[in-house]
Amino acid sequence: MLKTEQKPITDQLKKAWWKEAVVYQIYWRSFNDTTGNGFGDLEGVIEKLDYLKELGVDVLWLNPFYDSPDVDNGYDISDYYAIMDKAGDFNVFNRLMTEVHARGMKVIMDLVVNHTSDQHPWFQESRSSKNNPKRDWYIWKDGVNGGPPNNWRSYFAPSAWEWEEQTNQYYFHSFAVEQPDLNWENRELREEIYRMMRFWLDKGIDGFRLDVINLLAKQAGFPDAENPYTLDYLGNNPGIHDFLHEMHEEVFKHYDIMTVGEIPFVGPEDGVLYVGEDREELHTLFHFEVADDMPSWDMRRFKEIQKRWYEGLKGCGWNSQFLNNHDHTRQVTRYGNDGKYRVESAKQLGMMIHTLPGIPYVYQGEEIGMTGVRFPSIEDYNDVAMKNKYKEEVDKGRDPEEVFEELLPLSRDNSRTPMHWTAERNAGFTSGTPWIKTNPNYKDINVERALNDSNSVFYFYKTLIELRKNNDVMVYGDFEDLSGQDEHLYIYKRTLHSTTWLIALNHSEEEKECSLLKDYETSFDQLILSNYDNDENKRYKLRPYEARLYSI
Ligand code: TEU
Repeated sequence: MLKTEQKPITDQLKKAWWKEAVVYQIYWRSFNDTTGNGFGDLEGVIEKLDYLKELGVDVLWLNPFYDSPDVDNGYDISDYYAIMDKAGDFNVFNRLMTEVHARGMKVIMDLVVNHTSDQHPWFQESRSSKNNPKRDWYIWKDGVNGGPPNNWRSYFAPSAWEWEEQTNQYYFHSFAVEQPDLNWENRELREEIYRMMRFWLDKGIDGFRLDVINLLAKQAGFPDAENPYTLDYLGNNPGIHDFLHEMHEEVFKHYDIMTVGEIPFVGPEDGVLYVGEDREELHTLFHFEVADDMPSWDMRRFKEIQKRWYEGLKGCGWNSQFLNNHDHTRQVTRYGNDGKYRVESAKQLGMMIHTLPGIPYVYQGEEIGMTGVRFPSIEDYNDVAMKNKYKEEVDKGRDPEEVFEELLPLSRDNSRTPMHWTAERNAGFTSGTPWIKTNPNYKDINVERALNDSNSVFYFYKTLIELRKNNDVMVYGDFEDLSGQDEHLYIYKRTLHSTTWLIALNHSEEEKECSLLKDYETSFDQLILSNYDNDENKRYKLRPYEARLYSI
């Protein structure tokens, strides 16, 4: 690992546009419907580009819109070279690219190459017979003692193996049964994937978000897991770095793009192997020490995670910062306070994500403080992960109501409800019937309202993004946590050359004394941004969910 201690970070790391970017994630099917069929579409994204430009984000990450039977909302691809009817066609896609670029923004596409849909023609061929030339493009194994090859679970099913009558073998799937894993050991398959990646890059896209990219290499011999529930045996296996380096050589290095890998089950020691600047694999990563492993807010743990990742990547790799996405419950509900302090806590979490080291991501609706949801019945939900788990538990004989309650807080549908544009029917998302119910609070929380309120979460985000554009310290500055073990306060510095910024956050519903504000002789004159009005009496106190950014 490259490690140089004393030098400021800018001397060690080259500047790059993607390091300076703010990424906005568009879950297009829930963003804006222009046809009235209840699904958002690419045309709907074009319609809202001026809104996104106003917010100031630079890079748009679009969730998958390749052809797909939609068992897992596009993460089960049946044709990598086609666009799903629901999303649009190549004409709209080309226009989208032109319109995005005309506004000085960029697009990264979500790409799933760990698995395909079981409806993909490759899999249809592969499953047809043992000696089909594509048999080896997927992972087939004989059973053991009348059961599956090993005890592994999959993300969305009790077993990672599915029996196929026709050829008397099991195939392997890390996710749903309908998402068979590709066999990356097969050279021909890898070349076909690289060709497909070039196809999209040659259309002018600006990079990829690579779905569960550290799962490509499988454990040799598929041994039983000690605890099948951990799932960590699915990722980071020997050979993974050869695949990613090859991908970089064959594809990435020939384009000026951004690559962000979805990398579960890693800490910084392994993380740096994916994003180390000397390693020629990926630019940056999503790790899941927060989103997967910290179910509710835990300040000490969060601080410890941030510190460890900062130290682990300092001078050698680039992190990403996010608290929610299409898989993880909206941050103001999960990690903030979506009641009395919704606005304050939405702003506070925003300030934190935009001032910690790494690329900040905004998930659609986060910029207006959208919340999680609670629908009355399992029938109102669509998430394959939730529904499969519900069935598994109820089939064991458990009380359905209890299982439902248990699954509600982290259901992926919490983040997938339609975007709130207006207070009109269906939140202005569709003139038809939305594919998933709208969150009933759209009359209070919507874009129209936010744009008419200079104190809204929207304008706070806009300011954060603007500050990042104009101040390198937010991107390249060194990071130092000053708040130690405090359970509620998070106080840290970012320093670049002679500029030092101090960020002071109170993550609690109580006012807290903050002596560090005295030690650093902060004054309201140096205050760049805050989510409360100034009050001389509160100079050294932080009010509930208060967030302040000083230049000192
Ligand atoms: O997610 C991987 C996944 O299973 C996440 O739900 C998990 O919480 C974490 O991110 C990794 O441990 C990706 C996609 O984002 C998700 O929508 C897909 O369903 C999944 O891959 C399968 O393609």
